[in-house]
This record gives sequence, structure tokens and C-alpha cells, in this order.
Amino acid sequence: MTEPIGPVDSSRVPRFAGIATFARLPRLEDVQHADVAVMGVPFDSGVSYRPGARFAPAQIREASRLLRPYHPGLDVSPFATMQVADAGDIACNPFNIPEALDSIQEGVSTLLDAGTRPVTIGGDHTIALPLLREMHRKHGPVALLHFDAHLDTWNTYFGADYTHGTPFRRAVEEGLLDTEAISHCGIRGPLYSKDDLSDDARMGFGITTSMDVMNQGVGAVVEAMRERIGDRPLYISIDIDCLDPAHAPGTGTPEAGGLTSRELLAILRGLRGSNIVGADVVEVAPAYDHADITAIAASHVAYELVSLMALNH
Ligand SMILES: [Mn+2]
Repeated sequence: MTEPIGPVDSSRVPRFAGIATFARLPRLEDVQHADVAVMGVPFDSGVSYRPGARFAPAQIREASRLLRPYHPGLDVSPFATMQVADAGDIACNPFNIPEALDSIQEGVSTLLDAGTRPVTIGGDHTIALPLLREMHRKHGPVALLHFDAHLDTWNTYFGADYTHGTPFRRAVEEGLLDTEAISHCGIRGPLYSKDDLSDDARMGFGITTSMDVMNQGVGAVVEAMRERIGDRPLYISIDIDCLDPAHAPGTGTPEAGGLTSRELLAILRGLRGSNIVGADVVEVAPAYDHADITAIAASHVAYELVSLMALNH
């Protein structure tokens, strides 16, 4: 095996110089093979409220310039133990959602067929559906850990089936998920009605609310998650609005009372050893961000996911 090509050396080229790739990693076309690739999906035509997540991949890459190669919390150097690369962006049609979903699916399929695990940077949450379709093609029904303020299991908006509030209902309908092991974390805020919760439970989802995280603590929450997931192939989908607006103001549908970025990172860290087959970080909307708070959180969350994958490489 050849040595992985790592990030640009910051002792030779300052972090603020050069074109931004995620964590200053090589581009996918510059390496022979990548074990993990960070892929951008600049698509936000499925949002129901504030638009702008199409600008997130570029912003998160900018915010990721400060990521360093060694993760002390997990004691791993993810870019040295495996080849990680930036796969660039999928060019998807902003005016035709079904066509965009096909393009996203095709893009991630190329990665999976090359034996590359994807960490996708959205984009709005609509993009989780085509990603899960490919996960299912490769792995069969997968366990899902979904971090979000919202359930995202609604049926339609204005008659539309494919939106950022509906991907996980579609995924269940299409049989993409192992419904013994699907759950939401960070849920809070007002709903349309109590039926939202009973519909969601009928699909098989378990819910850890943001209040549960506060009351039970990160340790107990992680333990319950690990028990439910076991060694199943696990997909992790992270809507940055799982974080409190204090930690992630730059997002499309913010809700008060969310997780801290520390809680989210601690929960993810607790999943070390899990069989993570893919992940996404979505719903960063840079236009509403201040001082890159949200983009910095998202870049660290993506780094955490890559590091977990490195431990399990
Ligand atoms: Mn969402």
C-alpha cells in the first residue's frame, strides 16, 4: 500500500493560502484511490423556509482550513491511516428535483463502486434520500441515526413528495432502512399535530429529544444508541439544525433549545467502533451565519465522522 497523500503542509503553506478543499486534502482526481471522500452537494431546491444551503459546500470547505491532522479525542490521525480526498461537488439541476436526485445518486454510486465511503456535505436534507438509495443498493437496509430538530418524516409539502421535510418517510416506504434500528436525536420544537409523532413511531423511529440529552446525559444516550445499532451497517445523517441556534445560526429552519456543538461531538465520539458506511452533514445556510459559527461546527462534525471511519478502517 502506498502512503496516503495528506493535507497541504501548513508549516510550508499558510492555512489561508490556496484553493480550499475540505481540510486542505487532495482532490479525488489527484489520488489513485480514496477510502473516504468528502463530497459536496450544492442543492437547496427542496427547502420549505429559508433557502441558501446550496452555498454550504464552499463555505464548509473554507471553514475547514483550520482542521489539523491529529484527533486527540479519538487518538487517530484520520488522513494518515487511510486516503481521504475531496470529491468536489455534484452538479445538480436546481430547477428539477427528480433529476437532481438522480444526479446525486449517480455521483455517490461512483464512489461506492470504487470502494470509497462518502461523507457528503449538503445541501438541504432532500439529498439524504438518493444517498440512502445507494447505501441500500450496496449494503441492503441500513441502520439510520438522524440528528435534527425536525422529524423529516412528513408526507408532502404543497403536494411535493421530495422535499427536505420528507426524505425519511420516502426512505422507509422504499424499504431502504433497517427499521429495527432507526432513530432521531435532537428533536424539539412545535409540530403540526400529535399525529406527526404517532406516524413517525409507526414507521419504527425512536426519538431522543434535545431535552432527553440534557436530562439523561450524553453517556446514557450513547449507550442506548449503541445497543440499538449493534454492528449493523450504519448511516449517519446530520442536519446542522440539531444544534441550538446559538451554535448554528446559519440554517434554514432554526428551533430554540437545541444541542450544543460539544454535545453533538461527544455523542458522535461515543459511536467509535460502529460500522459507519456513510454520512452527511446538511442544512448549513451561510447567508444567515455569523463569523462562520455554523460552518465551523459543520466542518468539525465532518472531521469527527471521517475520524470515526478511520478507526473502523
Ligand atoms: Mn432535516
